Amino acid sequence: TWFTDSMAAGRPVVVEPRHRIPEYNQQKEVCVEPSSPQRLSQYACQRRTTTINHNKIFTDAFEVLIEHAEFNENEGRCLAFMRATSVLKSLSGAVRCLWDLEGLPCLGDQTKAVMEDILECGKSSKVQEILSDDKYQALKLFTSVFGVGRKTAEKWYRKGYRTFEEVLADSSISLNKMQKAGFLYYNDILKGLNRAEADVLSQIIEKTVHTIVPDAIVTLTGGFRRGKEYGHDVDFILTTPEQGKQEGLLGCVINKLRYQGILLYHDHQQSTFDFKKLPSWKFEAMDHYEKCFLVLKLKSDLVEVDTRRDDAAERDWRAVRVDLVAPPISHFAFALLGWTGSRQFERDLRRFARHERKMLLDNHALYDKTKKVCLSAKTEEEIFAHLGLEYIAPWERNA
Ligand code: DCT
Ligand code: MG
Repeated sequence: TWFTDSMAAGRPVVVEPRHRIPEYNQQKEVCVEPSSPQRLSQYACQRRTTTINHNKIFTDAFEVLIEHAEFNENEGRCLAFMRATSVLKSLSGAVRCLWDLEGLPCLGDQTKAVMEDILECGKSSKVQEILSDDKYQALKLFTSVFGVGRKTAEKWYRKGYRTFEEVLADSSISLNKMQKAGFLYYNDILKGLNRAEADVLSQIIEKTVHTIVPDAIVTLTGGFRRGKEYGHDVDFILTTPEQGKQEGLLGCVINKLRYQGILLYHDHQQSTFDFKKLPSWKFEAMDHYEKCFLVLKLKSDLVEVDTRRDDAAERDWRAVRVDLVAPPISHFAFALLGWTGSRQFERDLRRFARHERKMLLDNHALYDKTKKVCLSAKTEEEIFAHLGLEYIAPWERNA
């Protein structure tokens, strides 16, 4: 193989975290430089990752491998490729040869083999194979519908279906409310939204919330808070300066949106929040705050919205996905940190807390297992400080 033990044991080549290169924006073409004595951490929460990805050719390939491993419930393989992807996203330059990877964490033989393939042939044969796989294509298509998860997609695949037409023609399949909305607004939702559209939605949500509770705090979170230009949805955290006053707020917001004629779909989940419960370090578990998943009409007179449709029907709006979550103000910082993402950043924050600090972190709290106390925090900075981590700004969390 290309990677010998002597290479692995040799001088650790260190890739400079991109925040240390002031002009990294202008340096898209530079090869990674082994010039900093600081080793890159295996934890995404100790790396600074902006939205600029110099290694898209590799990370795009890995995303396919991650999805394929997810479909096959291969958790270990999935995690390995997610960690490798995240490390590559944090680099200040493009990887030009396998030597550039020396000393980097989370890059095992499998990931390196894929990268070698790409460096040599411009693409990975393994990825090409997956992309043309019948099952992968069907699951990818079915899970692209809002409300359709891996299990449902697998069920439809096993019934022999490969297209939406085939699924929708089967009268024995009963779609739930979310899936019905998913099919109804499929093309709109698939398109996602850009920054300008997210800003217009922010104004709509803010205005609506403030007619109910004038001093409510509306915070844009998720990918747009991390500075992304596009997102599959827009995420907001709503809370009130007065503890407990956020209760019932989401119900009122939903009613107001309906009254405005822009509510297309809503799934309102009541709070199952229990102060006495310890934080769970498992990231995949949803948090217990009151929340709602919405599909809203974004009107084209408010922003330049692409309302074109395949059937060419005239419309002056487009359907967009919006998530609202309403934690009590006492837990706002934890909710904000959790909902800002990225998912890999959150996973590694929790892993770091557990393995390096003997603490449990989730979207509600931080628990110190040694001292047996929950550590309170009003800001994200305080949570990083509790964890003994350098503060990483939201736009550096695109891990
Ligand atoms: N999140 C969470 N618990 C989960 C799932 C997600 O706390 N079980 C957090 C992590 C990211 C954040 O919520 C927003 O989720 P998404 O909207 O799915 O991610 P995004 O980063 O905003 O990506 P996109 O731009 O595609 O919306
Ligand atoms: Mg989002």
